[in-house]
Amino acid sequence: MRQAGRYLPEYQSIRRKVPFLELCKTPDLAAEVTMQPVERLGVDAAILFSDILIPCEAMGQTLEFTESQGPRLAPIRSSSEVDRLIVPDPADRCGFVLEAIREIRRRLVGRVPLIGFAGAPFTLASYMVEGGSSRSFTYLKRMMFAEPATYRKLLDKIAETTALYLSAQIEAGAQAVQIFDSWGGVLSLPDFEEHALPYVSRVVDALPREDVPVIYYVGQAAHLIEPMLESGADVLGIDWRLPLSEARRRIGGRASVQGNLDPAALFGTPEDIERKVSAVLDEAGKAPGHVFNLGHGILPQTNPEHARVLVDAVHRLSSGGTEPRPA
Ligand code: 1CP
Repeated sequence: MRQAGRYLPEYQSIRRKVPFLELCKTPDLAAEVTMQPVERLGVDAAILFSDILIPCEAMGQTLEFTESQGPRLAPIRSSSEVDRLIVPDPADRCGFVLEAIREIRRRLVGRVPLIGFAGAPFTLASYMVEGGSSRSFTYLKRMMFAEPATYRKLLDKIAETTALYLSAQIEAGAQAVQIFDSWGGVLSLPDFEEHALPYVSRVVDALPREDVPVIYYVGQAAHLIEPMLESGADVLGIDWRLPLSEARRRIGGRASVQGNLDPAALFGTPEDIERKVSAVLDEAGKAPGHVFNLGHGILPQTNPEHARVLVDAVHRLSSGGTEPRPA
């Protein structure tokens, strides 16, 4: 998750020359940045360099990334504003993402698989309605509870867009896809079941999935494991708050798990990191079906050497795991 992020000097040196959105829209550069953590860290998969908000612009919403406040979007809050959004043809409006995928696959030459991704409809709606990052999600929840028909119309459009967008990524060469519901955990269990889950399920159901695992990540999801399972995803991504042993017990073999080291653990010493990697692996147990990952995006202040310590520790300590790859 956001592994290419701002913590790598080689990423920063490209970003000094190219604004973020332009980087996303230039397939050669997006491919180069995607490859950086693969080359430097020896991770077992590459994650497409892009952003979950790219389809918002394709749907007709104004989008910019500011240095100080992160993403800014012209908020969608009324029924007529929802009506003006389109369900874009991905080849037409997001062709640069598909070209980046094809270019990354050429550069990877089968070394590791490529993961494509999209935002889950609820999380995408939070940015579209709030107009950027939010803490309270007031406008979104107001739409959900005061204007449910407008909310449903918006979520329908986002789900349809996301299904087409992820299908196009798979067709272009993505070998797994991850759906990010970063803010799904702010909903109660019944609200999640009514206002978030059906739209995710619709996306999962629409994907051409032969041999393409679907990973569904929800932040702060301790109360949501059971409905997450109903999404039909093959892998559930969870953050560090819920022990993997408990997640595995509740999942009961019906899906794999991905996670879940606290990204802040990388601020510790190499010995601390190894200890914590070992603890996550113990929690996950020996049964197959655990994808080691951080429980959320890597933090920009992370020392790249510590990320490397993490990858090496996972390779060394995981049972039946792969041998460490040379740098
Ligand atoms: O200044 C910069 O260089 C931009 C920083 C940055 C980066 C590197 C943003 C802005 N997005 C990304 C890339 C990104 N984002 C990837 C590509 C893979 C990679 O870099 O390794 C991915 C998968 C994302 C996903 C993403 N974007 C999520 C969901 C994942 C999660 O962490 O739960 C979300 C919520 C976003 C929105 C977003 N994009 C960028 C920012 C600053 C934000 C807002 C985050 C927030 O609201 O807190």
